[in-house]
Amino acid sequence: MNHSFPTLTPDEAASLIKNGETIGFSGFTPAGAAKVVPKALAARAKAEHAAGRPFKVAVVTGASTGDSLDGELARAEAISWRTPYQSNKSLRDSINTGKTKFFDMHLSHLAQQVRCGFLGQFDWAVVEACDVTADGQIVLTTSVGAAPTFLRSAKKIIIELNRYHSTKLTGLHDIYEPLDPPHRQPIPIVRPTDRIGTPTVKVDPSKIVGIVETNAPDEVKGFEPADAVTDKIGQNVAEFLANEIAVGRIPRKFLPLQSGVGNIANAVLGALGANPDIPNFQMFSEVIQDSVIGLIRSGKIKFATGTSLTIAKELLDTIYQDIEFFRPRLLLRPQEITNNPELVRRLGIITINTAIEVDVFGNVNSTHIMGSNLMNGIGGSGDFTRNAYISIFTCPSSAKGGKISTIVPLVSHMDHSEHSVQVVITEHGVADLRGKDPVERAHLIVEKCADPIFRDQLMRYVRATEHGHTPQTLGNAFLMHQQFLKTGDMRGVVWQS
Ligand code: 0RQ
Repeated sequence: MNHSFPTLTPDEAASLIKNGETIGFSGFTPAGAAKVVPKALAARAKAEHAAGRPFKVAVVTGASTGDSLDGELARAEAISWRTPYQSNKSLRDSINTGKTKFFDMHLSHLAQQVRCGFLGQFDWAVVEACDVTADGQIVLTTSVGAAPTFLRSAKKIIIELNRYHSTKLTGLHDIYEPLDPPHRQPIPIVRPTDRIGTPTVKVDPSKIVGIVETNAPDEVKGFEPADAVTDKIGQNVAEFLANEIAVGRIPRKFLPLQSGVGNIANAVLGALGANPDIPNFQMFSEVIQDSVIGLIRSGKIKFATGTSLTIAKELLDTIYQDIEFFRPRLLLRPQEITNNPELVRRLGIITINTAIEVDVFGNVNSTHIMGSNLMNGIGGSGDFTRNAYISIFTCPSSAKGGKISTIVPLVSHMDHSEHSVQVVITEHGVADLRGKDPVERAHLIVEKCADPIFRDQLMRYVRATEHGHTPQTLGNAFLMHQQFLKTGDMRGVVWQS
């Protein structure tokens, strides 16, 4: 550590930021997210509002962040617009009540759109680092996300130098930014382990306005213990993949995996780890979460690359203690690279993501409840699904105590179309949609995946229209949703003729 930049308190740093400015904060999930400056900025916004002055900023990050960033700023009503992803309850409420404008983006698109000016001028980059040198070399912490692009694109930089993170993280990052069209070259990664960039982000040191010293762990929450439903979904995924290898549709050596975030994804990885017919494998994913670390230790996962290490504090401490073991097995890259369509297609990634609802024809909604209310955002699910070797969506067959069927006639919001979705898996079974027409898809999805309570109802919907390529009945397509909004229950819908 050998820098000579001014040291600022969080309040001093926040006082430099003006109403109406645009900030690129580090963070991809709570991992590596800026923590103390956004919190101080929220306090400042509250004070400005109390004095009758407007104060809102535009907030751009890699993906979701911790409560000190999205939660504090949303509760202070300090966010004018936000992109590309979030998962914070306070911010979600602010978005769904129209107080914050939110633009839901594919995460692989963000960096180029920032560089090319699609999101306007960035005034600030506020980025967490574990080391910074006087000549402007920055070692990021537990995520890369879009931080390198924010650092290069923003007019001014504030660094949160977080001593909680070990400087032993040096060497865990591979920073590479492609040139923009028409100068783009092929991204020279042909194996998940390939390194193509540098371990630090190099910036013009004259842009660094100050350093805020901190010592705080990432605000990563632990997982719910797997339950019978998530366990069964995990087993169904593992058995499906083992069979694909057995019949020769997946190479015997297997292919790299991408797995989404959350409890289901955790259970899926656990089941893959426990299945003896699944060979040892590599991950080419976005988020590296807790379950991956155990599987690296056991040898089941040989190597994992992603854009964030979203690991609970106690487990992260054990990685820092054992960093020499993990350094050759873990690699963090910009989200523009981890989620890059060119690479996902080239490497033949098997993708596993979670749906909120799936319709009988295989369209998937990952983002909205009953068509209107945003949950989190599309995240990387579109980047991976659209370009996968095999794209899988998982979800429990019902939600809210069985009153909602996650299999519906028509999704109330569409993120992934039938053209990209190949396999749907619930706790009841696997609908393999490859090579199937819409009628065959509908039968498979209802028979294999729907909750038995909803099967007759859904099958009556599918059989009601016998003409056309896709048996959709427009007048009935949202009847299950409409009934839920009126009565709180999707069961017992009477289709109109
Ligand atoms: O509600 O929170 O009140 O209990 O939605 O649902 O089943 O716990 O699933 O936490 O894994 O989240 C799609 C949102 C799933 C997530 C989504 C209710 C349900 C519960 C959460 P409660 P679960 P998860 C990138 C990976 C998009 C981004 C992405 C997501 C809550 O996975 O944000 O894929 N995905 N990123 O009760 C009403 C329905 C419902 C419903 C569920 N049909 N109607 N409520 N819920 N279905 C790639 C990487 O590599 C990381």
